[in-house]
Amino acid sequence: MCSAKILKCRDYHVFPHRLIYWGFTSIWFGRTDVASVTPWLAPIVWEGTFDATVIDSIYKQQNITVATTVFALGKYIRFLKDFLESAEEHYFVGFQVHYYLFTDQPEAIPNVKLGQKRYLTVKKVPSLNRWQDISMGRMEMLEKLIENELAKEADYIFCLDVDAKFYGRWGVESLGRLVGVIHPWFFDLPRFIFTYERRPESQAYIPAGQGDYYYTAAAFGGSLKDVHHLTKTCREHLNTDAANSIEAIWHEESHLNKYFLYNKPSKLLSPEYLWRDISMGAGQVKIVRFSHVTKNNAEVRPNL
Ligand code: UD2
Repeated sequence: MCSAKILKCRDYHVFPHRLIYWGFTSIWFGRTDVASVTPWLAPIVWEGTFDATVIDSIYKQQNITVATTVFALGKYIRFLKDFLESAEEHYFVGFQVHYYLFTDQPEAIPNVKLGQKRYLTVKKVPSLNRWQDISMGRMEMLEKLIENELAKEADYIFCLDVDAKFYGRWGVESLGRLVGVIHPWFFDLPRFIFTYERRPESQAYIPAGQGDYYYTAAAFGGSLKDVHHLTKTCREHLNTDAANSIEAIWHEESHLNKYFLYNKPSKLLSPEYLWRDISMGAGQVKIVRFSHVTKNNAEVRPNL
């Protein structure tokens, strides 16, 4: 008989640096308090499910570039400094990152010192009168960016909200063909509570009883090919909805959830990869890596 307690002690003596937190949370045991694999056998990344040193050394040999898109229009430009500075501290540190910043105010971009092999390209775009249109419009701009510019420039892409900050490592453990992030509000709630679009008239419709997880649109990514297909499909569905005078309940996030239902992500990131500063801690979340800052929506958005 091999008791877990004995294994824990043995592990602790031989590899104390690999023992993460109390109990059985080590890379030898994985996590026992959360699911770390989906029903379709995609990994769900939580602290304690990977060894940063091992996974870094694998990707170091591949000379990868991670394109990272961020939109800062109107008053959201104020979030950019913290976003970039914290990314330089925690996001794919030691790897090539190319930020693509979409903004209506290139002159207001803060001067943030980027590390070696880290680049920033600015795309000037017009602002819009509705925050919902800014948020939804990202899908089309991402689709075109990948199509027109990224083919030879990057291997992976992540698309991130700007009103957020990095607090801990976000590294190559997050890479995959198609990557979704579990929304921090819904990770421990039953499916019937998920705020999917429920009107059959919308292209984002998900019938009751269907759906796997509720994903955030504040962070998603993957290979260029897969994210291109995602953004193109969501853009087409958004256009169809607009032509039919319907707007999904949570805008492009509703369409993203529909997409992920029929195109399962090959990797999921736990809410460690998108928390909310305003939320209380949760026992399962041992580290907050990226988190939405608290903002006054009425003050920063162009409309209510
Ligand atoms: C949720 C989603 C967000 C998006 C939105 C759509 C989460 C955590 N976030 O956030 O990704 O799906 O719902 O309903 O689930 N932006 C500007 N200027 C503006 C308004 C928006 O640049 O005036 C950009 C900016 O990059 C921002 C993003 O659009 O991060 C999303 O807008 P939001 O953060 O205000 O949306 P929110 O908090 O409702």
